[in-house]
Amino acid sequence: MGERPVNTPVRAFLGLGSNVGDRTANLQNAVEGLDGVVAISQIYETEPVGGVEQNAFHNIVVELATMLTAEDLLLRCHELERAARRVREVRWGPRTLDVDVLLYGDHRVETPDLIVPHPRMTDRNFVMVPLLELDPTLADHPLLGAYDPDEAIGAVSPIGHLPVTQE
Ligand code: GSY
Repeated sequence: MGERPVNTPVRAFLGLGSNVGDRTANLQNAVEGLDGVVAISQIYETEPVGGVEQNAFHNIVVELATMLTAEDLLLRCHELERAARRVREVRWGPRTLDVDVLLYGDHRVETPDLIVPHPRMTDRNFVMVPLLELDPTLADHPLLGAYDPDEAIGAVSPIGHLPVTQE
C-alpha cells in the first residue's frame, strides 16, 4: 500500500451513513469522534442502495487532514461503528453507522481489509454528491473513474447541516 509521507498530513475523505435510530445523531457522534476534521458536507437523505428493503439513509462525507496511516484510519472507522453499537447485519442491510474510507490522498491502497479508492464509489450518488459538494475538482481525481450522476444509483436530497459542535 502507499505509505503516508512522514510528518505530512494526508487529505482523506470518509463516507458516513446511517438508517437506524436517530440518523443525524449517529452521524454527529461519529464526526465528534474524528480528529483532523477539515470540512463536513451537508446531510443528504438518500435512497437505500443494495436491494434490501429498508429506511432511507442519512449520508455525509467528511474531509480530514490525518496523520493516521490508511489502515489505522480504517481501524478508527471500525471503532466508531462499534461505538454506535452497530451489529453485524444483513449484507447491504440497515445499520446504525457505516464509515468508509473513500480517498486517502492520491494513494492507492489494497490490503485484505481495505481498498482505496472505495471500489464502488463512482456508481453511488450518496457518496459522490456530498464528496463533490466539498470539492468539485475531485471529479478529476487521478484514481477515480468517470462519474455520471444520471448513470449512478440512488436518489439523494440535501436536508441541511449537522449541528455545529462547540469546542
Ligand atoms: O455503503 C454504506 C452503507 N449503505 C448505504 C448508504 O450509506 N446509503 C445508501 N443510500 N444506501 C446504502 N446501502 C448501503 S450497504
